[in-house]
Amino acid sequence: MAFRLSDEAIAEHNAPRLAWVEEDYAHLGRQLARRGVEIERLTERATAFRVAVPSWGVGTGGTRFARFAGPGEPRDVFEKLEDCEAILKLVRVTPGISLHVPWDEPQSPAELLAFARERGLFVDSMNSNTFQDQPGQELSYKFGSLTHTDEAVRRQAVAHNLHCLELGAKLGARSHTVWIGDGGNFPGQLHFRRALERYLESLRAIYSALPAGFRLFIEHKLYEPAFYSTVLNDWGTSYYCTRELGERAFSLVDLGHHAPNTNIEMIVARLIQFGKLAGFHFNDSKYGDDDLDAGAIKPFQLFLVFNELVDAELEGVPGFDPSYMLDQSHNVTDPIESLVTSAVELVRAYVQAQLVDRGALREAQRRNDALGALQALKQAFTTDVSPLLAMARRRAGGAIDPVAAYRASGYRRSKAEERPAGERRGAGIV
Ligand code: LRH
Ligand code: MN
Repeated sequence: MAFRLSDEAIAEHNAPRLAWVEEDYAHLGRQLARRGVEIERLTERATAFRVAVPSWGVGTGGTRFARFAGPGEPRDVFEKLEDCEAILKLVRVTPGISLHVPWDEPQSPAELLAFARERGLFVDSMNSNTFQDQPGQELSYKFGSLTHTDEAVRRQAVAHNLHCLELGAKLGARSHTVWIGDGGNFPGQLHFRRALERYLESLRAIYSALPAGFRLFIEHKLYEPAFYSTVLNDWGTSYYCTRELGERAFSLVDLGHHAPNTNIEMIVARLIQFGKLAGFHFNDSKYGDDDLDAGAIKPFQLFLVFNELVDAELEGVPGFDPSYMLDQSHNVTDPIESLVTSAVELVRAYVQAQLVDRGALREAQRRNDALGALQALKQAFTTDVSPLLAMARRRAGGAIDPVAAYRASGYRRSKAEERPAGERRGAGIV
């Protein structure tokens, strides 16, 4: 029998921690009450928060130089979902899973769906892959896929996306995410305008095949794997394309896909205002698309992104329905510990953004009181909401201290026994 994290084990781990969480929660409640904030309202918001886990994030990631596999690596999509269930048990805000095709291609979609449902999981977004050549593939994507100069290659790439849409519909997914690495490494290699026209032509074919209720997410990226020009390189080009495609096309913001020091929270505000924000691939980075743990490097930027999202949520911006997903590569940590911690950091940024005194902020903006405005944000960002986050997890049946509970559970040790090293069944960057 495969080892599974139990609610009882988590409750047992919580027991000696209950007293101090209650005490710290009550203290925070009094602090917030002085600010006219009702802590229970925020705890409800924290409990209701949702972020999807990437199936490709539960195995150890690597770089072009090397990948150092850890113990108990998931060997196929079913074992990836086992690990996603463990994450859900610990933090209770991650029932949604993003799948990647063909890395997660199931023999039986019905069997995979039943396996997921039995573990409280559902398929959120599907991700196509025309940035690698698969065994037996007829035409190579070396020089591009949806924007390749050869119409036959574009047709092959579109066909793959249509297959993903069909599979996604069978798995109950709600959106289809398209990221392509198409671009050039040298000046002159690509005709910039023609390449974008080919991109749109291919996307129109995919858009026209969207199953009912599906949204299409297109993901821009500044560079990598192309190192001179990328066809869908920035949010502006993405926005233009979503307008061209139609009302079910939206721009997905992967935090790592921008030049260093880009004001990403402002891009978020723009896409919200233009009604074209798909949602996010949350992660963090110091230099390039490092895919590090969300909130690990630039927690204030993450807070400022959520400040824009909560501002729109509280204002009731029409059509505002962003999809939150993690997209990370865990090269030196236990992927489950990183994903659990990243989920906690997202809820933290969301709750802190709920703490912003928007009346004071508006007033400071009206009176051009720059420091007053910053202070309104910093007061929220510097509020330690950890007791509230722990209480929300505990009330939902999760762990007060998720990483400690995970380590005490022996989950990884059990998986190392169940999943002999080196017996990989699936492909992919994990
Ligand atoms: C590209 C990307 C994309 C995924 C891949 C795993 O950098 O962010 O979202 O398909 O990572
Ligand atoms: Mn991404």
